[in-house]
Amino acid sequence: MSDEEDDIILSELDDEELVQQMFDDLYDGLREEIEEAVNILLERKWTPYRVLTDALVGGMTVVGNDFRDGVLFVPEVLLAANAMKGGMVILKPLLAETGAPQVGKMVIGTVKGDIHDIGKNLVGMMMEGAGFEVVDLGINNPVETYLEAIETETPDILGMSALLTTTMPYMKVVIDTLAEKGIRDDVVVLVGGAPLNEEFGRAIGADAYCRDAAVTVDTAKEYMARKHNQLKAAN
Ligand code: B1M
Repeated sequence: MSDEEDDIILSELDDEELVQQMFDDLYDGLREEIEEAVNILLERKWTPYRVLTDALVGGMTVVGNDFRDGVLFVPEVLLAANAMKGGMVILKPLLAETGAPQVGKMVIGTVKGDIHDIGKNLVGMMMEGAGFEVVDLGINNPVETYLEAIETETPDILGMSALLTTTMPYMKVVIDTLAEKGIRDDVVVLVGGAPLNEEFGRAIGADAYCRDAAVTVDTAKEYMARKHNQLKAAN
């Protein structure tokens, strides 16, 4: 931490300055500062939803954009996501009480035979940062686990991750099983992982291949906007 940052007393900043400082602190991955600032805003009678959207999601959008543009790299994004988590831990129970609208819900897991989870975790954190509820199934998931989670969690989006050329074909097993069970159209299927590409995503019948966490957030938001427009048109 720089001397200048040492001198900043968060509680002495006005709301606008404090939010700007939170953007900087998220960017720098400063979890304790974020937790303190979240508590200050709550004491100033900000609603938990406003703290989430204006301060945390706003700050993570800056991080997400710089990650997408190659300005920030994985370690920095993980630190920022960790700082964001600190704020989320405080806000989560309050949000549940006040019934803040969720952007959408995602179930995500790494496929059977594959134990890589760093990328998946990053995607999950960025999605939470963007206001999605995320149910993380962890690693090495057989099709049955995905099916069960779709039934119990009724997510808008199913995310699958694979890092091995030997495990990526398993994504097709999951999608084909969803089709066999007649529930393929109940969820938007997004897939990602280093060895995948657009063509593979299309070939296995996914709705989209997501190159990275930022693209996943953008793609998920697009699908949710479409879903809301369809619901509006139907009513
Ligand atoms: Co593994 N491994 N590994 N490994 N490992 C790779 C993938 C490999 C490319 C390394 C290499 O040989 N150059 C290679 C695969 C080769 C291939 O398939 N052709 C490989 C191998 C071979 C193996 C083992 C078989 C090694 C062995 O035991 N002989 C073994 C497999 C175990 C298994 O899974 N059954 C293995 C084990 C491991 C470790 C346990 C040591 C460790 C994993 C630790 C962990 O995840 N907790 C590991 C690691 C760290 C890697 C590398 C070095 C890094 C992966 C990573 O975390 N990247 C990797 C080499 C590489 O990729 N350069 C490698 C950072 C992460 C942020 O990026 O995961 O790509 P990534 O995620 C991105 C995007 O892909 C996307 O967004 C993320 C963020 O931007 N994304 C999604 C990912 N999932 C998404 C899901 C979505 C959307 C986007 O859903 C909607």
